[in-house]
Amino acid sequence: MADGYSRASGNFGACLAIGGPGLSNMTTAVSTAWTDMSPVLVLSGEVPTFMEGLGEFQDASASSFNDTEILKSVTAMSLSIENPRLLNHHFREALLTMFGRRRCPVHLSLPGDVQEADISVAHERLDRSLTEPKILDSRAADRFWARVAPGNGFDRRADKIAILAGNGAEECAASRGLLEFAEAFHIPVATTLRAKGVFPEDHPLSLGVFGYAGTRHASTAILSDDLELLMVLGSGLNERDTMHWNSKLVPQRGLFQVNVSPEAISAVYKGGVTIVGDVSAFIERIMAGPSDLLGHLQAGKAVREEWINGIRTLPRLYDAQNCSSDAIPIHPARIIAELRRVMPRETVALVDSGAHRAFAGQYWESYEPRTYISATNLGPMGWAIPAGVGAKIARPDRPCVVITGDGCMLMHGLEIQTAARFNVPVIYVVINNSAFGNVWLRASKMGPKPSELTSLPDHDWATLAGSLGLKSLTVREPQELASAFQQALDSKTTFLIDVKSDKRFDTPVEPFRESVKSWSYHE
Ligand SMILES: Cc1ncc(C[n+]2csc(CCOP(=O)(O)OP(=O)(O)O)c2C)c(N)n1
Ligand SMILES: [Mg+2]
Repeated sequence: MADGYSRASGNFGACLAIGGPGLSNMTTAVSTAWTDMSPVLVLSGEVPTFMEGLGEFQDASASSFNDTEILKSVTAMSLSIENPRLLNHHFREALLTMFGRRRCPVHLSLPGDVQEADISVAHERLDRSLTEPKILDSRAADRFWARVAPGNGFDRRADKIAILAGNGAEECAASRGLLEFAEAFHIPVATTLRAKGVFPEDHPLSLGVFGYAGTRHASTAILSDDLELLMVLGSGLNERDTMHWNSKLVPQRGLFQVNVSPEAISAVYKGGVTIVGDVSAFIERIMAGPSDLLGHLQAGKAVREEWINGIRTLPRLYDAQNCSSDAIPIHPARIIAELRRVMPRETVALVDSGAHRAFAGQYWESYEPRTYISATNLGPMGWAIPAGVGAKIARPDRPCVVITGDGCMLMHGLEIQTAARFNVPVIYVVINNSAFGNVWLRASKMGPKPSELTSLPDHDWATLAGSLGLKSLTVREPQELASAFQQALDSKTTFLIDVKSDKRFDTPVEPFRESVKSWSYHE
């Protein structure tokens, strides 16, 4: 929930647990915040310092199994504060660490006597420049123009330029700058799945998502032999965001990577140009460049326009015909398409882990940053169910929908009770295919036993939700989808829709699969 809050708000999320079992239960959630660079403040309790190691119930202090140590590998700071006079100092340090160059979760353990101690501290606001320093390498603009302008070993200017925007563009609040830059020079923009929405997906310059579950427009443009320069803005270029490190991602003039964290700049792709810097500061610097250099970008507009128009004549989505499938049980593509039509433009969508992630990635469109929220690096099943509660609390002004699977429901489905108990109007859409669908698609090819082990009973999620205080519906036919979604939206209360689907529908990730097959460690 805290992570969902953090991602939807752009601020940090906070959560509390008892030390010991409460904290150890949090490890997967905190790992997810860590791998997706989400600032979360984790606070846990502990037995009083003078009782440590004596055998007190639930002692998890350093004298026992040391829960603080458990969180060390998934936080940038995990500390037990043994003296109340250090509380203020360590809280300040925790806040600054969370908003360091690499945003991350932090953990403070507070022993009972430290919690109860009297302290006197003058409240002092943190200066924003400490957490949003807008760092940029002073050589950034020169290095960029050296790749674009003629000279520097290039006999002509680069025209076919594209942008791949990642999480860093969202973190650095670069969305508006990105739009202005793209429009000013007619540069097409793809995003990673994690950053979906950082550039409006219905904009004429949008290529959509590149990589796993990405669009045909993005893969055609970015893997094109003609591409001269790819500006990677704030992406660490992980496996899924690169089509399994596809070698064609490197254009003629190499990759141009901008990232505020030098250690996040991909080491897989050698050569190219790397710039340490905040994405929005980088764009501002380029836009403020001298007119002769900006003239080179201006001059390439017509070439790019023709190039992009050509790409846009291709169908944008893979297997788009499935969005109007009348199949019963219902095709997941149809579910997502109908949901997108009913939900308002500004909806915040949270997407879980499974085959449904691929369907949502392909067929859902997002138009603003922080409106498509998914744990794309660690991908723990069931994560989106509580994350939706935090996201809705962060954005009460917006509809909030969680797209999840029946396997995910079996892992963290009971979190819907929290949403209902506090009347947080999240809409849960369970794409119920009676299987660990993603795994079943592969396992079923291995024989009957793997197929059976990855299949699930068809549970009645609507009845379970009803018993936990939600409103709910079951949908079995595609024609019923729109009115069910509209009912959920109009109810303004916590709502679950169990949509009966089928595990046999293949996911729209064929280009990714092909790319995985052709990859070699020796490339
Ligand atoms: C905690 C956890 N365990 C296992 C996995 C591996 N895994 C990824 S998707 C998936 C199945 C998801 O099933 P479901 O929620 O029903 O979604 P579907 O694929 O059917 O859409 C599994 C087992 C995981 N990502 N997280
Ligand atoms: Mg399933």
